[in-house]
Amino acid sequence: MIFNPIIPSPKSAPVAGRTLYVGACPLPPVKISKDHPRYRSLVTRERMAAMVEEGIVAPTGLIAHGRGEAFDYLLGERTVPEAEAAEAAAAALLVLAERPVITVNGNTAALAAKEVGELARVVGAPIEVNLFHRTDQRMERVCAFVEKETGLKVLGRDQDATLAGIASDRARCTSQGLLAADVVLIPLEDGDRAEAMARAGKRVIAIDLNPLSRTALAAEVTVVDELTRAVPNITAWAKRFRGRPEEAQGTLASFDNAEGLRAVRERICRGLEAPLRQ
Ligand code: PTJ
Repeated sequence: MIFNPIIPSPKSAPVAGRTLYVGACPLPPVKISKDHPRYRSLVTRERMAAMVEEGIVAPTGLIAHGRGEAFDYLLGERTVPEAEAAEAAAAALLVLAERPVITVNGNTAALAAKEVGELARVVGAPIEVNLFHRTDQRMERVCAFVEKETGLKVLGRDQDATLAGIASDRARCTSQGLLAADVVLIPLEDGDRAEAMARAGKRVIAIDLNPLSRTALAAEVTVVDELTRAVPNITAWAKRFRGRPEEAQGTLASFDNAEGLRAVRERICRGLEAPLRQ
């Protein structure tokens, strides 16, 4: 018996011991025309949904993606100047770091594994897979997927350490990677872990389209930009700063995260009011 919890029908009511949940909506693939004004967004949604089927993205990762889309919409779906400044500062921190680490979860893997691999190579940072919804099977799947996409060996399968201050499974990390890192890049991270990393003395770089999130507020550098734009931009800045430590230090010294976040929030408010003024 197949039970659909979203659209229950008398025929598919759960029966004790015999009911199997097979997913809410097994729809056929849609065709999206290239001239559709929201082509990119629609294709990305389809990809994310397919990645849920593959076990790479958690089902709730789709909700997180939708939240990100909403903020991106409000920012005009472009890299705003405050994000560009944060991307430069992020690259500077990574280039100046002694032990940088880049963490990857299911959403990041699905959206930008190759781009993260390129950044990891440029700044010499290991990638560590860290999952919010963790099972051994999903960890293996995401690690294998990122390794295939990047050609790099990743950390995460053998989590032998914990981050202080988190009670759940989400405290798990590796002693070689995250625990020993001085600088961590955490794309699309949850607030508890971001705060725990900051408390542990890590210099935290977040990529998060929500300028109000606890992650955005906990980070030393917060990149309020869509992941697939942010990562290549950080890589481009990192290539520039390699071999130019003074320039990287200058960029970092003149960066003000609180001011950047304030300016982004103001930009969102202005954007919301603009159509009303016309
Ligand atoms: O794969 P798992 O199990 O590790 O789970 C990953 C998710 C993302 C589900 C998990 O970490 C989570 O629940 O995250 P949060 O707390 O919802 O935070 C995700 C943040 O990323 C939100 O503030 C979103 O606005 C933001 N976000 C979502 N998509 C993007 C994004 N920021 C930048 N680019 C995006 N594409």
